[in-house]
Amino acid sequence: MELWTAATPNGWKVNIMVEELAEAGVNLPALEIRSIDLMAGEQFSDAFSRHNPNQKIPVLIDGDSSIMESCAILQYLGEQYPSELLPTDRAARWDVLQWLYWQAANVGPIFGNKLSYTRYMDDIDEVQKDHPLERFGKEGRRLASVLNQRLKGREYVCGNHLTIADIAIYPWLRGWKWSKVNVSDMPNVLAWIDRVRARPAVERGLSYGVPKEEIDQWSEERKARYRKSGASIASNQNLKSEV
Ligand SMILES: N[C@@H](CCC(=O)N[C@@H](CS)C(=O)NCC(=O)O)C(=O)O
Repeated sequence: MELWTAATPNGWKVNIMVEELAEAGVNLPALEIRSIDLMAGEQFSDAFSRHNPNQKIPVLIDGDSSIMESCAILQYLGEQYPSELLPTDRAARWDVLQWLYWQAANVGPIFGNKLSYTRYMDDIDEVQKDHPLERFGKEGRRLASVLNQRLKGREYVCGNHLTIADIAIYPWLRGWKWSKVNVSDMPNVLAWIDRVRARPAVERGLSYGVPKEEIDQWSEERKARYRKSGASIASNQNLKSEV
C-alpha cells in the first residue's frame, strides 16, 4: 500500500489509524509513505490526480484501488483490518459511522475554514474577514460543544475505547489554539484531547514528517513555512472553478 499525504489534520488521521491498527496487533502490509509538497502544487500533478481526482491529500493506494477522502480511508482500513476501531456489531458500528460522517461534514470544513481565515487568508483585507470569522468561529464552538456534551460520561466518542470517530475528530480539535476556536471552557473536550494524545500510536502518527520535539509545539520556522504554504493554498488565485 502507498499513502500520499502531508503533515496536516486530514493527513494525520490516516497516520494515526495505521499506527493504532499496528498497536492492536493487526498485520498490515508494507506501507510506503509519500510526502506530497502542497505548496509546490504536487496535488495537481497528473500522477496525483489519477489517484485522487479531487486533488487533495490524503489518498491511499492499495493495489488497483485508490481511496480518496480521509474518513473513507479510515472506514476502508477499518473494514479491511477488523479491530475495535470499527466495531462489527451493527448498532455499535453505526454509532461510530454517524460520528465519522459528522466529522467529515461539519468539523473538517468548519475548522478548516476558520483556520484559513484566522491564519492564512493574507490576500483579503481584515474587514472582509469579519463575517466568515464570526460565522465559522461560532459554528466551530457550537460543534465543539456538541462534542463536549457527547463526551460526558464517556472516555471516547463512542464509549470506552477509541474508534475511527475519535481518530477523525482529534486532529482538528487538537489544533483549537491554532484555529482559534476557544474550547478552554469545555472540560470534557480538553480531557479527551489529552487522553487521545497520550496514546503511543497517536504520538507516532503525529510524528510522520515532523521531528519529535515539534509534535506539540511547532518551531517558529515550521509555523512560518505552514503559514506561507497555507496562504498560497487559500489564495483566491489558486481557486479553480474547473479541474
Ligand atoms: N475532505 C477531504 C479534505 C482534504 C483536504 O482538504 N486536504 C488538504 C490538506 S488538509 C489539501 O490537500 N489541500 C491542498 C489544496 O487544497 O490544494 C479529506 O478529508 O480528505
